[in-house]
Amino acid sequence: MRKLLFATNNAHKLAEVRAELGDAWQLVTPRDCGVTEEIPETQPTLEGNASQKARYLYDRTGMDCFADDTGLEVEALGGAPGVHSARYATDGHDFAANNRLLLRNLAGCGNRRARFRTVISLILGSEEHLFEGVVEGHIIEHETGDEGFGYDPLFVPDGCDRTFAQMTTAEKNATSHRARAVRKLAGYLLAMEK
Ligand code: ITT
Repeated sequence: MRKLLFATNNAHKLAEVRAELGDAWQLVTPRDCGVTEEIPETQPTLEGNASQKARYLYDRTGMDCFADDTGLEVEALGGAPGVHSARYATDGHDFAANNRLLLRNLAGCGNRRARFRTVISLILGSEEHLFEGVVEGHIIEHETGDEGFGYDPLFVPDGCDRTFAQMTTAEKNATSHRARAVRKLAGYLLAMEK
């Protein structure tokens, strides 16, 4: 089975991507390859950060690898938190504080349209390829549901009446930004193997 390094330290992302890719590729993590330090993501765009993370791991290991950078883009906030989604409220990945700040910033706002956008950077044989996945939806007034991570308890995708945090991984993957980008990645990898 072909090995692919997924340049993430986020266990939720790993579970979602594993569920979507199935058994066709053996996904390994930075830790599996002895890389334990924080992977830098200092670029001003999702594309830049995805590239930076994938490139960093490729340079460290020489393995075929990919990284995902994702942001929540809220229309009434001019696209914020966007590339700053992980560190919206604090310096760290404090999901509860991020959600509280988002609700505060949208208080009294009639327009609650938002979208998740994922950019995947794949480095295959030293060449880079980018894949994007987007899901449109809206932000509700109170956190609802215990599944998923990050902003999932506040986000209802269009065509659904539940938040991502009220869905199983398979249900989230049916519409999510990340699963859409991963399906493009898988299509590309399959085509390359023919
Ligand atoms: P890696 O860089 O190690 O992959 P990360 O958690 O830092 O993990 P991102 O920079 O891509 O990942 O994500 C930024 C933040 O966006 C993340 O901390 C969450 O708060 C949020 N986020 C990303 N994907 C999400 C999803 O599918 N559902 C809800 N929130 C998400």
